[in-house]
Parts: sequence; structure tokens; C-alpha cells
Amino acid sequence: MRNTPWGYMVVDIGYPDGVSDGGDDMTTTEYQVTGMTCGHCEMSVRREVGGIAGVDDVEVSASTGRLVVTSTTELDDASVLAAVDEAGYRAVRA
Ligand SMILES: [Cu+2]
Repeated sequence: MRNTPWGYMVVDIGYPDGVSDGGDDMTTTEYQVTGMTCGHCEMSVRREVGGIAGVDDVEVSASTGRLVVTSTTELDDASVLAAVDEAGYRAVRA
């Protein structure tokens, strides 16, 4: 875990994100999470995964177990799996 998750965001502000013809380097990665049962579970996962440097958006569903992470950089699977583990659940790359 990095101490300053916002460091990446600050660097990114200089980027022209209006340009979307291939210049958008957002990465979406899907995972399957087991053990979530309700909205609180979703929230814990969202909070932990959202704290990873470079993560822009986290979509998670307790009913399907689907976790979709949008990030500004290619994510290290291990850090996402560790974050989910930290929240108290298990994830595998989908
Ligand atoms: Cu729950």
C-alpha cells in the first residue's frame, strides 16, 4: 500500500481527458468476489479497493460478486486481491 494514493490523481490533472480517441488510457479490470452478502460488504470492498493508487472507479455487486475496477494505470492484481482480502472477502481475477 502506498501512503499517498492521491499522488497519481495530482499528476493526472495535467492530462487532456477531453481527447477520447484512443488517448484515454483508462483500464478496466474485472474480478469475482465471494463472501459479500449486503450493501455494507459492497461498501467495505469499494473503500479498500478505492484506496489503491490509480483507481478511478469501483463497481461492486454483492448479489453477483462482480467487481469492476477502473484505473488510470494498469493495476497490479495482487494489490486488488489484497485490498479485497483486507475488506474481509476473497477475490479472483475474472
Ligand atoms: Cu454485508
